[in-house]
Amino acid sequence: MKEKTHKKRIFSGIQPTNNLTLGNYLGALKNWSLLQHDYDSLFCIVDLHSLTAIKAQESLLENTLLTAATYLASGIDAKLSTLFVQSHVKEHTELSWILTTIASMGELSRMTQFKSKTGDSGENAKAGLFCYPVLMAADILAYQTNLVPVGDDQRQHIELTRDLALRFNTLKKKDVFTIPDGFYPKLGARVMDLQNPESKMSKSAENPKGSLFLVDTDKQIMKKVKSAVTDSGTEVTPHYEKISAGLKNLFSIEAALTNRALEEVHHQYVGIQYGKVKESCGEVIISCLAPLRTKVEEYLNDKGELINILNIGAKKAQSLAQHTLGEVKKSLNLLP
Ligand code: AQP
Repeated sequence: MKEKTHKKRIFSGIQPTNNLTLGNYLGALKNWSLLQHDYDSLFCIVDLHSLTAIKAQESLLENTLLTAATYLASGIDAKLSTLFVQSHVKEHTELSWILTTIASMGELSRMTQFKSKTGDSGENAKAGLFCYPVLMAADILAYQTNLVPVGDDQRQHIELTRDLALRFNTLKKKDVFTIPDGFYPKLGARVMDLQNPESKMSKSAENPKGSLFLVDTDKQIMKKVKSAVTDSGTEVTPHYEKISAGLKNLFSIEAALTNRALEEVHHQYVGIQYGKVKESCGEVIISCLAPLRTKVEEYLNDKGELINILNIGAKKAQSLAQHTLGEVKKSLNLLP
C-alpha cells in the first residue's frame, strides 16, 4: 500500500540498448518532462532489461550514462523527479521472481514483443526475453505506480502488469499493489521506421537508416528524412486516407514535435512535392533535436554529476521499493 503522498505517482523507463531515438523521445521522454510537474515521478534506466539484447552489453556502461544525460536534456529535472538505474535497486529483481510464480506460460508466450524479438529461434529463445514483461511489471508495481507514460508498443505489457497486480491482490485478499494505468501520448505514440513505415522506429533496428537518433547530426537527420520511404506519387493529395504510411509518419512526427494537429500539418502540405515536404519536415526535426543534442553533450561532460544524480535517485527509489517488498513478503508469509 502506498505511503501518504499528495500527488499520484508515475513510473517509466527506457532500456540503454543504444542511442535513444525520436520514437523514444516522442513516445516517452517528451511526456515525462511535462508530467513531472503534476506527479510524483520516477524515471528509471532499465539496464537489466537491456541484458536481453546480448550485443548491447558491450556498450552498456556508456549507454547508461548517455541515457541519463538524454533524460536530463529532455527536461527531466532531477530536483523534481527521481532518476535512477534499475540494477541499483535490487528489489526490482526480487519482486520479479515473486511475480513469475503467478504469471502463466500462456500469457507470457502471447506477448507480441517476445514473439517479434525471438523470431524463429524456437528452443533457443532466451528465457530472459520470455520473462521480460514480468520484470517490467515488477518495476512498475514496486513503486505503487498510478500511471505509466509509455509509447503504444507497451500496451500489452501494461495490461499484463495490471493482470498480475489484480491476481496477486485477489489471491492475498488485500490491496497489496496499486493497479496502474498506461498513459499514451495522442501524437507520437508510435513513430514508424523511415525505411519501413509498417514497423515502429527502434533503437536496435537492423537498418539504422530508418531510425532518427537523438545524437544524429543535422546532416544525418536531413539525409535520413530525405531518403524516407514514401510512395510512387509526386505531391501530397488532400485525401488523408489515400496518403501512404511513410508520409503519414512524417506528418505525425512534425505534428508531435510542433504540438499541432495532424490535420493542420497535412493541410499545410497539400499540393506540395514530396521532395519539398521532406526538406521542410527535416528542418523542423533538426530545429527540435539540435538543441537537445547540445544539452546531452553538456551533461555528458560532467559524468561525476550524472553519477551523483543517479546515486541520490537510487537511494530514494530503494526506500519506496523496500516498503512495497515488505508488504509483499508479509502477505506471502516469508519469515522477516
Ligand atoms: N517508435 C516508437 N514510437 C513511440 N514510442 C516508442 N517507444 C519506443 N519506440 C517507440 C517508447 O520508448 C520507451 C522505450 O522503451 P524501451 O527502451 O524499454 O524499449 P522499446 O519499446 O523496445 O524501445 P525500442 O526503441 O524499440 O528499443 P529496443 O530497440 O532496444 O527494443 C517506451 O515507452 C516505448 O513505448
